[in-house]
Amino acid sequence: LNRIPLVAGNWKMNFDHREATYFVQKLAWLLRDAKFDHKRCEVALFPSFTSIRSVQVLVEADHLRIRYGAQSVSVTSQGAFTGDVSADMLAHLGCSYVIVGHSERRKYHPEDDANIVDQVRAVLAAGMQPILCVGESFEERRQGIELDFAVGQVNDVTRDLSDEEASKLIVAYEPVWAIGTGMVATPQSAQDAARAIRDHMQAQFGAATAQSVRILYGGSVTSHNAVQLITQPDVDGFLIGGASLDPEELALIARLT
Ligand code: G2H
Repeated sequence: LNRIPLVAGNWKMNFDHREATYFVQKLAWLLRDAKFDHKRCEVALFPSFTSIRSVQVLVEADHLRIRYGAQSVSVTSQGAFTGDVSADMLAHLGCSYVIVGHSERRKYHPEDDANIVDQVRAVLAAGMQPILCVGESFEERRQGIELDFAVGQVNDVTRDLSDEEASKLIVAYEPVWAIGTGMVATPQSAQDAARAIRDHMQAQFGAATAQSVRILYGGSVTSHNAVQLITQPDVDGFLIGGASLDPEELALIARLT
């Protein structure tokens, strides 16, 4: 397998730029101290827009191998869109990734399927990689349709993508009932969802693309459950919320991944 695991810390609306700077210094120190091998596993941080520049300055000054990205992006490239941030603006800050379609964005903002496809396109056009978030709510799981639901959300995006675009996609399977609740999916159900998503990619784009696309698990990941999840063959890393706010915990998860 040539999929390098990705440990992504989604800070959500936490940390101003001073706190972000302190965090990155501490995380870099912890990883260096542990002789962390960045070739074996990627670590990426997702600060608020207002903290990205501070992270960039530190990463460049200290030649850190920590990557970073944004939590969302505008679908338009420039103009009269008050409050929006374009993909090019993020790319010029050195962002590698952008989270797209997180359930909190789908819930609190008008981010429907069409908007999410356009965000994915905007991220790809700017030379970054989208991390597309999908996952069922408790109701769909109760009905036993969780795999169809998650794959359907992936398909809503991938049906409009070319092979080349699809090969740059990262998918995060985040069951909504597991987000910030402490209720983590079982390793088997994380694997089942990741496998179903990979099977869908294979059916649409072929084996080479399906085998190269990274599929993350997200939802109440901690250092206590990371090992069992990452040993699943189709789980290629994590999108981590709460636990990513503690540099020691994030460094530990990265070492365990
Ligand atoms: C899911 C996850 C990060 P948490 O939103 O994307 O958050 O780890 O707090 O459940």
